[in-house]
Amino acid sequence: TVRVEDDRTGLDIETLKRAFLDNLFYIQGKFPEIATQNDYYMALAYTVRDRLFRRWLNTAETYSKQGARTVCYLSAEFLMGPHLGNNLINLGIFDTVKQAMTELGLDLDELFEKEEEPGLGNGGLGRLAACYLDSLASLETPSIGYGIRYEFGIFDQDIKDGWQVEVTDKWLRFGNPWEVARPEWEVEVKFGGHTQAFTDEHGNYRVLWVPDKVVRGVPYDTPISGYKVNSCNTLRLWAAEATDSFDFDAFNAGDYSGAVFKKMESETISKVLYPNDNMTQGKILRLEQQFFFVSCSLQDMFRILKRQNIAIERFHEKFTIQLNDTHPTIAVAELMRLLMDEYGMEWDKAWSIVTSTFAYTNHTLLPEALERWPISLFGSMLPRHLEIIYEINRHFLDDIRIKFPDDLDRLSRMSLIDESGERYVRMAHLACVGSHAINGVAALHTKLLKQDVLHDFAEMYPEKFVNVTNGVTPRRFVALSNPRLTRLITSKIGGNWIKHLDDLRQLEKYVDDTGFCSEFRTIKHEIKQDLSNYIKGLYDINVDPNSLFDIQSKRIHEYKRQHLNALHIVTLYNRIKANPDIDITPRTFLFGGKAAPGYYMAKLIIKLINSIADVVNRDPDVRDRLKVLFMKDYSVKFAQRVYPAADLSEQISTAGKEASGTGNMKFAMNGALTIGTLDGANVEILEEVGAENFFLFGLTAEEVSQKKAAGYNPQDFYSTDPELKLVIDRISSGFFSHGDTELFKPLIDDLMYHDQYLLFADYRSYIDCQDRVGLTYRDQDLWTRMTLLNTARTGKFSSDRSIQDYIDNIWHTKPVSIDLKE
Ligand code: 26W
Repeated sequence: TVRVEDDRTGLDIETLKRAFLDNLFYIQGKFPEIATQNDYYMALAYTVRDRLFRRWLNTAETYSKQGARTVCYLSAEFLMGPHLGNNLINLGIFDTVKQAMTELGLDLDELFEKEEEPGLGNGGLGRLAACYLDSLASLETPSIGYGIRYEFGIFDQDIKDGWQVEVTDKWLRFGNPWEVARPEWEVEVKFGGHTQAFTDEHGNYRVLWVPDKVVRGVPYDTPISGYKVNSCNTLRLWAAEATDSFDFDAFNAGDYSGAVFKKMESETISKVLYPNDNMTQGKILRLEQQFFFVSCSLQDMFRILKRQNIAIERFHEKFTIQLNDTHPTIAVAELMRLLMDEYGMEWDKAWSIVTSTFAYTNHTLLPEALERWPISLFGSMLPRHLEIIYEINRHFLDDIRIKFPDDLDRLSRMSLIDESGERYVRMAHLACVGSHAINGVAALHTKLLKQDVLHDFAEMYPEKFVNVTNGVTPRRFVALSNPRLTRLITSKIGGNWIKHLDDLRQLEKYVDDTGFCSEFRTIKHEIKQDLSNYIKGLYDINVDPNSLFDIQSKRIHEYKRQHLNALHIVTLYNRIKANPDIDITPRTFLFGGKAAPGYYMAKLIIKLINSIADVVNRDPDVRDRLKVLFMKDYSVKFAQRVYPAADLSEQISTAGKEASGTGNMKFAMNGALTIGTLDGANVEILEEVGAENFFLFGLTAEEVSQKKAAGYNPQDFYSTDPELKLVIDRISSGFFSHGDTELFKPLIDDLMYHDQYLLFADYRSYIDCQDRVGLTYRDQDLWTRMTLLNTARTGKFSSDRSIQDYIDNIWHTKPVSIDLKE
C-alpha cells in the first residue's frame, strides 16, 4: 500500500508551510507573533526530520529483514557540521523550503545561522568520518557510525589581545532536534577490578571479569540521509550514565551524596572531547572514553545479531568494522573477550573472526600522535584486556619467529608491548595485528607508512596494506556551500555531477568559452563580496573583494606551518617599507583554526599572526594593499563560507608530515588554486589538475629526510638569504610586539636553532612561488582558466570514490535499495 502524502511527509510548498506552523505551535509552543528565530529554526528542523523518518525506519527495517552486511565505522570523532541545510540538499527540497520560508516572511539563511553545530571532532579525522557517512548513505550502503555523544564538543575559540581563549561548547543548550534517545537499547560497560579463572561444566578453562565499576551507555541516534536516494542510515552516539545498581549500594549505606558523586563521576566519561589533534596525552579518562564507546558498540552489534537470528560464528559476515585511527583499537581485545568469555568460543576461532572483522585506517605519521598506554594504567582499568593482549602477543611473536628466525631486534620492535623503558601497550601494533587490512589516507602517506612507521608490519603482512585516498562530500562542500557555482555548473552539464563528481570533466570544454569564464569569475567575485560583508559585520574591517584571497584554514600546528605563511606576509610588508611605491598584487590573508589548549607554540603562532595584522593593517604605507585577518572560532559552518571565497589555498606542510589533508580538496573543488608542497593528497591533486594549474614549491619528503640526516642547520639559510634575515630580525626586534623582544623569542629561537619543520629551508622556494602567484593573478583570464580546470578535474576527491574504494578493496558490501512503501 502506498500512502497518500500527509503533513509529516509532503514535500510541496503548501504542505511544508502547514507542517512548519504546526510544529511551531505543537513542539515549540509558540504563535508566530512571539516566536524567536530559534523557535523558527527548531520548527523547521522538526519539519525536515519528520520527512526523514519514513526513510529512516524503512531503511532500518529493510537492512534487518535482509540481514544485510553492514559497515560499522568506529570513530572517537564525528565532526558533522550543521544538519539542516545538508538534509534539505539530500532530500532535494532546498529550493522549495527556501520559497516556503520566504512566503512566511522568513529568511532561510538566517535560520541556518541559528543551528548550533555538533563540534564532536578536532579536525581532519572527525570531518572525514562525517563525509564518509554522507557517502555511505548516498551509495546505499548499510552502515552505522558509532561514537561518543560528548556533552561538550571542541571548545569555542575567542581571541583576546591576540591570544586564543577557550570557551566551553554548550552545544546541547537549546536541545538537539536531530537526535532520538534510545534508552531501551542501553548497555552496561565494566571497568577495573580483577579476573578469576575457573573451569566450566564442560571442563573448559574460562575467565570471569569482576569489575569494580559499571557504567551505562545510552544510545542517541541521528538519521544520516543519502543524496537523492531513500536510504537513511544511523549515527549512533553513546552517552555515559550511572547504573541504578551502582548508586544503590552507596544509597543503602546511607551515603546519599557519595552515591550522587559516583553518579556524576560515571557521567564524566562522555563529558568532553579531548581537544588535542595529533598529540597523545596518556590520560586515564581518554582510555575510559575509548573503551566505553567501543564496548557499547560491540555489544550493540551482538544485540543486532541476536535480533536478526544470525549465529555468533557469522559475526564477521554480518559486520565489517573500520577503526578510524587507533582510538577505537581496544575493540580488538574487547571482541575477543566477548566471543570467549561471554559466548564461550575458543581462542583460534575467536581470533579468526576478529581478524576477519577489523580493518585499520592510519591518519598520521607524527610520532607524538601514536597512542601508547602505560601497562599499569591499562591493567588496572582493563585487567582482562591486558591478559588477552599478552596472549595475542604470545601468538604474534611466535609468528614473527617463524617468518624471521633469530631476529631479536625485530621481535622487540614489533611487540605489542614496548619494553624499552616503562612498559606500554602499543595501540597501532595491536591494530595491525588484529586487522586484515591497513590503509593510509593518500598515496604518499601509504608509501611512507610502509617505508617507515609500519615498515616491519609491511614486511610481515604485505597483503594487508592498501591505500585509500581521502575524499570529501560534494553535497555539503559544493552543492550546499556554493549554490552559485552549483547553478552555473548544472546549467551547462546537468546535475548528475553531484552524484558522479567525475562528470565535472565535462566543464573542460568551456575553458575557451569567454562567456562561461566570465560568469565563473563573476561568481567568485560575488562570493568574495559576501565574505567581505560578513567580515565587516564581525570585525569591522574592510576587505577588498578585488584583492587576492589567500586563505589558510586548518588546525594550528607547527608542521602545517602557518608561521611560514606569516613569514611571507612580513616579507611583502618589508618590501613595501623599503619601497612604498612598489607594484605588488593586493592580497587579503585569512587564517582560521584552533590550537590545542596545551600547545604553547601553536598559541604563540596565533598571537604572531594577530600582531602582524595589527601593524600591517594600520600602516598607511601599505595603502590597503595587504590585509591580514585571523578569523576566530573556525568551524564547519564557517568553513562553508570560506572555501567558496578562496582564490589561493595554502597547503604548505613540511613534505611527509600531512597524511592527506581534506581542506585542500574542498578549496580546489570550489575553484581555488593551491600553493603547496608535495605532501599528502597535494601530490594527487597536482597529478589530477596538472602541474601548470598548481603552485608547487619546497623540498620533497625524501629531500627532507636527507637534509635532516645530513645535519640541517637553519642558520645557513638565515645568513645567506638577506630577505629572510630581514624578516626574522624584524620580528625579533619587537617591531610587531610594541618593542617587546621577548614575546616571540621562543618561536624565533626554535626556528634559528632547531627548525624541525624546515621553514628556513623552504622559505626561498615559497617566496618565489608566491611571487609567481601574485603575477599570475594579474592575468585574470589565465587565472580563471586555471581555476576552472581545478574545479573540472577534482572529481577523484569525492568521498563517494573513497567509499567505493573501501567497499571494493576492504569491506565487500553490497548496496541495498530502500523503497518508501509503508
Ligand atoms: C590521540 C591524539 C590524536 C588525536 C587526533 C592523535 C591523532 C589524531 C588524528 C589522527 C589527527 C588527524 O585528524 N589527522 C588528520 O586526518 C585527516 C583525515 O585522514 C588527514 O587528512 C590529515 O592529513 C591528518 O592530519
